[in-house]
Amino acid sequence: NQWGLPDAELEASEKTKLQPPSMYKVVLNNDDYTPMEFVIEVLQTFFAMDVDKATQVMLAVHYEGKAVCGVFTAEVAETKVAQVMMYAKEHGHPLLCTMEKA
Ligand code: TYC
Repeated sequence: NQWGLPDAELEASEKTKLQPPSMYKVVLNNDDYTPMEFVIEVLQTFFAMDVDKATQVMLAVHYEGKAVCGVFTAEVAETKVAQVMMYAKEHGHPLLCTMEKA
């Protein structure tokens, strides 16, 4: 099993909530107004992407409507969404960042 425990101990481990955390995709959504360069900056700043990776993800959003920026625990995903939305608002761009269960 996933815990490396004898099967006899499995029920007890699950009762004590030894469960992996739920994971959430953080998604960037396309719009017609946010500059491409700004989206690249966001991906580098908040998702630790280099400029080539950030450009690839930005273009995936632009041509496909949305793309996943990363997969995180709930608390980290919520923080990323809030940081991106605040940064976009501060700069007057309508960029939309959302999260969904992975
Ligand atoms: N579609 C935007 C443009 O043409 C660029 C863009 C890319 C906007 C990704 C948002 O999440 C986004 N300027």
